[in-house]
Amino acid sequence: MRFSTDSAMTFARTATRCLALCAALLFSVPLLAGIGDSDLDGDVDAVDFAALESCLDGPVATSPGCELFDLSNNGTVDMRDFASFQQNFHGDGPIPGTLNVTWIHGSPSCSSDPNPPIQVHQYNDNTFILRQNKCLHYEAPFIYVLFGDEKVFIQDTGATSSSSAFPIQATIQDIIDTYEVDHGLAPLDVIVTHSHSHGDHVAGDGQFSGEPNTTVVGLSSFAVRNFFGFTSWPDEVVTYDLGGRVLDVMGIPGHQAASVAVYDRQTDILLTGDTLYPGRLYINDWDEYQDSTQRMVDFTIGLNIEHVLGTHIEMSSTPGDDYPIGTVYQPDEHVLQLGIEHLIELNDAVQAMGASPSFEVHDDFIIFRL
Ligand SMILES: [Ca+2]
Ligand SMILES: [Ca+2]
Ligand SMILES: [Zn+2]
Repeated sequence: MRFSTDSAMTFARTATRCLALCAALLFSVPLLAGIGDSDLDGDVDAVDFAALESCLDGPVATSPGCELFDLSNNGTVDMRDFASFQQNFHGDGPIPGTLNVTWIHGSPSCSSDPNPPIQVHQYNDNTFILRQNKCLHYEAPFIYVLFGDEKVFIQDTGATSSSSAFPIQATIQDIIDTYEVDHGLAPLDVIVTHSHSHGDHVAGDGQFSGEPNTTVVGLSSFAVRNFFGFTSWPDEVVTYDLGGRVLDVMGIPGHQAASVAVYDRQTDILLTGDTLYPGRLYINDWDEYQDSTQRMVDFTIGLNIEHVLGTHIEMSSTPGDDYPIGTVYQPDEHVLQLGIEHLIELNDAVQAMGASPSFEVHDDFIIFRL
């Protein structure tokens, strides 16, 4: 093609426009990068979160292309940056969090286990998930810590009472101290609750008793009802406000008399304790359990459920395969998170059994009624 005067003019015009555009981009990028709008569409939403999550690699150096999420400008994309991102998040749906984590899962030789007694995973700015080391106790329960503006809600205290072997209070207090400083908050009320009252979820309670600003909810079903203000247990759903973060709490007896489910409206996470998790679901009171799974399903109708999170992992990543009871090493375990489809699958199975419950293996959980 001949290079005409016309095309030269067009080129010049395009170049001028490009210069203006590029200048605009150059000046706007630092501003946009400051709020985590990765696709430059003017909002900070789930799309930007997905991009951020793939960049979350602190404390190593920021990967190429991830620089715009290094909001703190320290060369790494970490949970501090996530906290700033969360402040700017205005997408539809729940405040996101990451479950991109490898849980500590015991050791083939616990005498030389290199892992800490407690793993702390930060799901998002104000949500933490802790796991006890299997080498301390094979139950290796999960513990949840949810922050509001006034209260921090702790669900469960682990399977070991010794504060030297298993410093659960000190570990959570560190998280709280850091959170209060980072957010400029006065000391928060610390509320220690339980998914249910079995020993492997309450053993650390004593470490919290008598600590400042701390309430440890009692273990009986009566104490739990009283604390949350249930007047019609277990049919009622009550709310519990952490300060700008409302939880829905419902009684789900069956695995144990004081079992509760907790729905966090901010993250759309449903906590189900030992009533549903990727493992062996032990059922003490069959009628109550049937009612409880049905009420949970009814409760979730019309709600978004981001994750269903229980308090153990006992399945391997192979469908229908569980680790032996009491194992201290699960090298290839199932992920912690289940979805609403698992709750529905469980309820369907439980209702189908009618009055004659039985042992039934599903891909992601086992109905363990002998
Ligand atoms: Ca965006
Ligand atoms: Ca950073
Ligand atoms: Zn239990």
